[in-house]
Amino acid sequence: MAQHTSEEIFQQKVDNEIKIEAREWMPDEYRKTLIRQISQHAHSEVVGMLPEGNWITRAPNLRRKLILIAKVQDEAGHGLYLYSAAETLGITRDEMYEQLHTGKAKYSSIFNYPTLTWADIGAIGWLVDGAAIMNQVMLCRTSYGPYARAMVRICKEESFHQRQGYESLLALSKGSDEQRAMLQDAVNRWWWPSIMMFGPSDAESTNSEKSMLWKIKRQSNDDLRQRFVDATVDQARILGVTLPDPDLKWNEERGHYDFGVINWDEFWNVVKGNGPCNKQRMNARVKAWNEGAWVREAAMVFADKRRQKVA
Ligand code: BYC
Repeated sequence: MAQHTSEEIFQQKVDNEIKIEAREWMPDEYRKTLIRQISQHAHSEVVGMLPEGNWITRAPNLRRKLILIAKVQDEAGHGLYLYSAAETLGITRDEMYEQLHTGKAKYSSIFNYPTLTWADIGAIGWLVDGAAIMNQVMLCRTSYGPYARAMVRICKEESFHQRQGYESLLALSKGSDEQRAMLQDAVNRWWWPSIMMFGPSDAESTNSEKSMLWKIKRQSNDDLRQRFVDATVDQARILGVTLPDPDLKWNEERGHYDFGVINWDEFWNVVKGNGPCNKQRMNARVKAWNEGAWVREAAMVFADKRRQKVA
């Protein structure tokens, strides 16, 4: 009988849609790729709370404030599910935070843009959560069990986030001229960064090949980007806004919308730490971490005391 290597057995499981679980053998590179992606995803959720949290005290009414608080709390929860999923791969939460705070780990480029008006909060829900869902639905079927299960819960909440954003923009679209202008201005500023969220083009994506082979990712960056554009154009029409791309046109032959050239210099500049708010975001995270030191210490002392009592 032919002997199979661990690597072959692993790949067969992946090919047969059997989830890989925490204690099973996996190639080192698979483990590293997952730690990278899941921890970056967790960091994105947590840093993503900052631009939105910025508007909690300024939400225009009680209903909007309650929705926004719930949404920001959801993002914290998503971060926690994802940090837990990454921990099953042998990295500690402290190590992940360290990587974020020292700039070794990335987080989504999108959260380095400022939220200047209330319409930006709706635009984040509609476009940013919309793009996130497009990417994350495939992750519910990712090959690593703990990540896939975390993603199922996250996606349910993200759908609510997208809808509340759209509903809030719909209200603005039926409002005064000033409100409609604020809506258009937000869409003008968030459209291209949302398109960039899907990552570099397939030709430039360094991790995609392996991630697709291992079914960590199931659709390419460009395919997901195209699906997002196709789905969003009609929604923009209903809102009465113009998407800021003169090259956006239906292509009958392809059965998709064509769109303009992405400014990749801007994307890489933001990824490398030079976007409009990178420094502000990192300072806020490091400050929160430092100021929370006494809470962590107190929790550890309490846990130790309880452990001693039980013993
Ligand atoms: N921003 O080889 P590629 C959310 C990096 S949060 C920054 O294609 P991969 C939400 C990439 O890391 C949404 N960096 O990479 C929260 C790689 O560099 P490294 C976050 C980016 O991993 C609050 C390099 O570029 N979602 O939902 O195969 C409120 C080459 O790229 C970005 C996730 O994290 C970017 N946009 O594919 C509202 C989903 N794009 O790491 C919403 C999980 C690429 O080799 N992540 N880079 O140094 C993924 O699905 C994949 O990691 C990506 C990139 C599609 C993002």
